[in-house]
Amino acid sequence: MKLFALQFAAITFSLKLNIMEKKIIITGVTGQDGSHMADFLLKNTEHTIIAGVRRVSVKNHENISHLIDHPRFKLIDLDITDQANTEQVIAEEKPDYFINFAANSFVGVSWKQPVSHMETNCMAVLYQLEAIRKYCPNCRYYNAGSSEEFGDIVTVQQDENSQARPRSPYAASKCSARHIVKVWRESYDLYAVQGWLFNHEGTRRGEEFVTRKITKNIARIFNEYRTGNEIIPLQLGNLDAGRDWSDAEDFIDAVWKMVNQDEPKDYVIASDETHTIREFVEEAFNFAGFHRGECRWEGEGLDEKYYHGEHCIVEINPEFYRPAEVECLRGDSTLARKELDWERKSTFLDLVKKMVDNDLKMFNA
Ligand code: F7E
Repeated sequence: MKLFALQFAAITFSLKLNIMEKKIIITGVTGQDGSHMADFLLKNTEHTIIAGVRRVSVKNHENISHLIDHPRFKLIDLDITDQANTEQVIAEEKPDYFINFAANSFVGVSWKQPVSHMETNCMAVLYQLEAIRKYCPNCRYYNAGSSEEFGDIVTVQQDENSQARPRSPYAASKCSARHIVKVWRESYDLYAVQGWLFNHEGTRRGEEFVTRKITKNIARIFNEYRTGNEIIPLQLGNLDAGRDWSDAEDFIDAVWKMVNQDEPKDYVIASDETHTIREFVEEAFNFAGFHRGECRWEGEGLDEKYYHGEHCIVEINPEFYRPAEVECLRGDSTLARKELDWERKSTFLDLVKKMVDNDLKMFNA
């Protein structure tokens, strides 16, 4: 009788584990958001992460090197622009969740490579949803949307009801993907959602994005001062665009909550504040010890420069201007805060300081 009770308890326990342990495919896991998502899930759940990565000749595993030997982290080959490969992976793994962070996410480059932006950011979503519909219709799906979709804004703040007014091939690809998610959700009763994540940055951000470009170059300039070498100014484009910036780590649990609601729904995730590139530059230099009182802007337009004493530390390079600009973004995350019970932890200044401190430390290590 005792043995029977023990066996029964063991079966119940393993059944429970089966129920609790899920398979989650994450794409874009070598990037900022995917790697933070993997960290978050390995820390807070019992689920297994299947990390889909594209085969490249030089591995870019910097953001996931600490996860490679984790027993619940498995790397697989997945090229999201290859429909056959996507279908085969989804049919084989039959995931419980599919979190799509992979993207061609360089807005400025998207004018030069519009087709690859469309294939990666839009067609890939279609391949994924079609495969999910066929092989695992209960899978919960998330696609990374973007505040760039609001583009040519008409309201001070942008929420879930704001119009799609894209200004770049990148934004057009994200708008198309948004419609695909909605149509597949409504037509096939899939749990498929997308989040409009406003700009989110951090120490895993690539240097192609303005925030990391600024903080990495500040570390270089700091070092040039320290070693008495020639100061090479940081080159930037439009300083007066406004962005709604947050710490990327603050957005991860919002995404997880989004795929775990009773009903699928899309949400805006944002700080609800706007800061210009110019403000980011000033605050970042200030944290690095180039205090605002010792710095000044001189000149106008393409001739504008930022000086620390007699040294020019920032200059404008027209190469970094875009053919069409999103001038100002400010999210309204009221719905996410109310329905997902989500709250960001870091302020704009916390984020700038964290990035500057990290890059000063890395450069001078
Ligand atoms: O540009 C201006 C530039 O490239 C921000 C991506 O994650 O967020 C990101 O898109 C602003 C723009 O990000 C330089 O003109 C000035 O106004 O850092 P960014 P983004 O275009 O806002 C959204 C939410 C996404 O979804 C995207 O994937 O900064 N800017 N000077 C510059 N930008 C860059 N990259 N480099 C410059 O030198």
